Amino acid sequence: MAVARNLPREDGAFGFTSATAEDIDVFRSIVGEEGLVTDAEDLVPYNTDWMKKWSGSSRVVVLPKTTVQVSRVLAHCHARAIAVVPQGGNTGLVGGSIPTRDEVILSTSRLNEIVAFDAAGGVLTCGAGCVLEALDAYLTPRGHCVPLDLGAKGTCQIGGNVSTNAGGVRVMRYGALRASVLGLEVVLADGTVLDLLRTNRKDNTGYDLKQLFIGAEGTLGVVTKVAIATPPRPTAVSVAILKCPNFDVVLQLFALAKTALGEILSAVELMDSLAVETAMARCPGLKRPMELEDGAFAVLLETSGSCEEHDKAKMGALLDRAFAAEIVDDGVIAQDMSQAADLWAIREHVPVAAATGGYQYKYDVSVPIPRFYELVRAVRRRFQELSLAEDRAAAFGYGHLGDGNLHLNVVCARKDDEVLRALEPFVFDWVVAAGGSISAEHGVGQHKRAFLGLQKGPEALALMAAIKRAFDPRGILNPGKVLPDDPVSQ
Ligand code: FAD
Ligand code: 2HG
Ligand code: ZN
Repeated sequence: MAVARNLPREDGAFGFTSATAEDIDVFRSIVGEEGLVTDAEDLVPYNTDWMKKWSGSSRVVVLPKTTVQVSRVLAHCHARAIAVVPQGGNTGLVGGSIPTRDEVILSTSRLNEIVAFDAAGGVLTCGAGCVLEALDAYLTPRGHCVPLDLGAKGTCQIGGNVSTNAGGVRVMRYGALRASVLGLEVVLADGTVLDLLRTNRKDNTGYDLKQLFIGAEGTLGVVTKVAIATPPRPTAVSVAILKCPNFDVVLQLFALAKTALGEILSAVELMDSLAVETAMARCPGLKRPMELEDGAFAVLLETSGSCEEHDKAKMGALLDRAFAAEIVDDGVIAQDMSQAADLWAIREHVPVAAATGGYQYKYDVSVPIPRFYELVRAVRRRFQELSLAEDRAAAFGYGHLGDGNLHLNVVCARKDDEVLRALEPFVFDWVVAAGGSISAEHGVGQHKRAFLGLQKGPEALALMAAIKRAFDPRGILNPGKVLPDDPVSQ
């Protein structure tokens, strides 16, 4: 077998080795035939992202079942300078889980064991490949819940959630996932197993190394086990969708909801009328809660507490005040959990609708809450100035109002380079000038690496590169993702 030479070439780029038949034999000896995918047709879903925007040409997926197997696979790849893309549920929206070329895909799907649940402390320890919804189902009869909820819960995995520091609809209540991770087990690029799998809530023993892997998008190590703090499952939940005639009153409703609902407020989600109409038109089975004229907004409010009577009274009082103040002119309060699920389904289906038919451009940005919707208007104005008609590029906004996290989606009939040129770098420049972040929760992946310099200064980027070199000196882990200067040549 050839000796690995991942040394800089004359042009300064690094060279990775493509996995050969002999390498695949080594992987087979580690994970068994059942832990390998090499058939061209079976490789397609691993090589393609959820939106079908990015595609790779990996010829092998390795699915280890244990940490030791992950370690042996990585040690081999490190020795041979074979690049590796860690992949969880492959629901990421920035191309982070997709090879840029023919990297080996290391899927965590078979690392799906629940290791322990400490009921007194509420600490769940599990394999990185556990599906988020399955973890929540495990916790439900135990009176707890995962502190994270997102539309992709049926497919995304906790290791992927940790690696993207996922947000979702309950960040207002529990914070981004980072806030709930107590410990991690991680395998480094050279196969070293790093045991950071503590379950204590408090641990001030120097640098908090696990935090570096949270949100690293697979560039620093492969997360194999996770310990998370799980809160008690709320026993009283109420959900309402309210119609606000314009964005100024949306802000008034948000302020009122925070004061009137106080500690029981658990989610505040916003959808503009085009977002709702797109979901209604493209996702059969959704139940329309009310008519929403052009320019109006739907605000989804959720409370989670432990006393139904008390929580319902608070929600009722909020609605009385909002209607009286003419902040809200229509609305629905769910009468039971099935109606609550129907209301949530509308919100969760907006990204699904955007991905149904045609092509989409997505931006996941943090903005100051008073300016939450301005970017959508700025993009529409820009399209008008550039004579891009709405039936060619339709822009709508929705997202996690409670966290200042706007999702701007632009849907087109097909991939459209002129639309892309209108959007980038315009959107990123706008967000940075507004004091926001070009990635609120989805990460950087392939999509935003070229724009990272807008957000982070050269000192910060140099430190990130130094951290990358310290953890992964040969650069084999997820090349071409996150870091603007990461070498990707082969
Ligand atoms: P993948 O997509 O497989 O991977 C994501 C990144 O993490 C990649 O860079 C990959 O290399 C790396 N990675 C995966 N597993 C590991 C591991 N074990 N070790 C090291 N690196 C790893 N995101 C939100 O934050 N909030 C939302 O509300 C939200 N809603 C969504 C709704 C829909 C319909 C969809 C399709 C996506 C949504 N997402 C959302 C995006 C996505 O679900 C999250 O980013 C999720 O956390 C990714 O998990 P995954 O297991 O699918 O990871
Ligand atoms: C959501 O909040 C997700 O629904 C997806 O983060 C957002 O697809 C998007 O733009
Ligand atoms: Zn989101």
